[in-house]
Amino acid sequence: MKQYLDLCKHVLETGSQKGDRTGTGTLSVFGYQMRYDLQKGFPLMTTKKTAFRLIVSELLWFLKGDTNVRTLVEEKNPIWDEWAFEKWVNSEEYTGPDMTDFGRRAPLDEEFRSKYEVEMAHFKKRLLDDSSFAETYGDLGPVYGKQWRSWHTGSAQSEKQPIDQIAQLIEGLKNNPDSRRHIVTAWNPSEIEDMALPPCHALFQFYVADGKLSCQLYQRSADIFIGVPFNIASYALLVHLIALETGLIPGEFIHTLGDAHIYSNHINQVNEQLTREPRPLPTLRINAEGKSIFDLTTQDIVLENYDPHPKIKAPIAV
Ligand code: DHF
Ligand code: TMP
Repeated sequence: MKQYLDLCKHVLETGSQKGDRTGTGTLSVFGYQMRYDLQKGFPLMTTKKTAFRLIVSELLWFLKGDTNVRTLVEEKNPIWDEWAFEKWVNSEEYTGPDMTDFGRRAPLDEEFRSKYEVEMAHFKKRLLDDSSFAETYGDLGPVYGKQWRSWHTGSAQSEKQPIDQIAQLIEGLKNNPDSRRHIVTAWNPSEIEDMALPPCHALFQFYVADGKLSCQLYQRSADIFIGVPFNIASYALLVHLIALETGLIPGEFIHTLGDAHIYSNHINQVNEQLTREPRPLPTLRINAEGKSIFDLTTQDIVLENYDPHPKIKAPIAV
């Protein structure tokens, strides 16, 4: 994953110091592109251990059109917890201890952190135990799953069906592979304000040539240390799944970044990662056996020969 390490170096060397919504501060560049040839192995970080299981469960959750973190909590996938929790603690109904700015305070203040951990554990238990609570406070709004599988047309003729962009993508690739219109967008301006977080991986295009299927993603905002390793692996997996569904061979994943940033509290971690030598990439095995990609479970997707350097911990900016 030399491509990724080059990105890290480029931002450390040329990035501008820039404030951001979370108050953390970043080093940032605008506009960057990486290419991953999926025939050369599966692009999961080898210079730090990255939880592939979480990437699979998130992508299958998107593909099922789900936007409720309850499903992820059931699968012991914590990656969207903070954004649901934020909606809960800012609601009228919440009466527990003050959780203002929990993401920034928890790593700094030990006393606050233990209160936060108690509240978060309560919240997750209640999502599992109480369906009506989960329906309201587990839902992130019309995020990826909703836009991918049931984009609301907002048409005056209310009989107009929501648009299943993934089904249309697959049909288009099968029937008209040369088309230059194989696009899926999660960026729906009329619904941004209802989302827990506006889409970071905002728009992607598929492309077929020489029997190979490629995908380019436009990611408007990229947390290089935490988000980007997940995003690369997630889209690489998406290409493999769509290839399976359309009878094509995985080609390239092209990753185009808008605001590509390293948070100020990730600099040491990035430098640590840069001292490590990349190892051979793992390979992917999918046991689909006549299943549609919408019916796959996490057990159907297996990574082989993954031998990474150890995990590197870092706080996430909420
Ligand atoms: N906000 C920010 N500031 N950065 C993000 O990357 C981000 N990603 C989101 C939602 N909001 C975000 C969704 N994706 C983790 C990874 C991906 C993700 C959210 C969280 C994460 O916490 N990764 C950790 C630990 C994973 C584990 O438990 O092993 C990591 O070190 O990779
Ligand atoms: P923003 O909405 O202010 O841009 O904040 C979103 C942050 O989350 C930003 O640091 C980018 C990061 N992010 C990723 O890098 N990848 C992702 O998939 C998601 C959801 C977020």
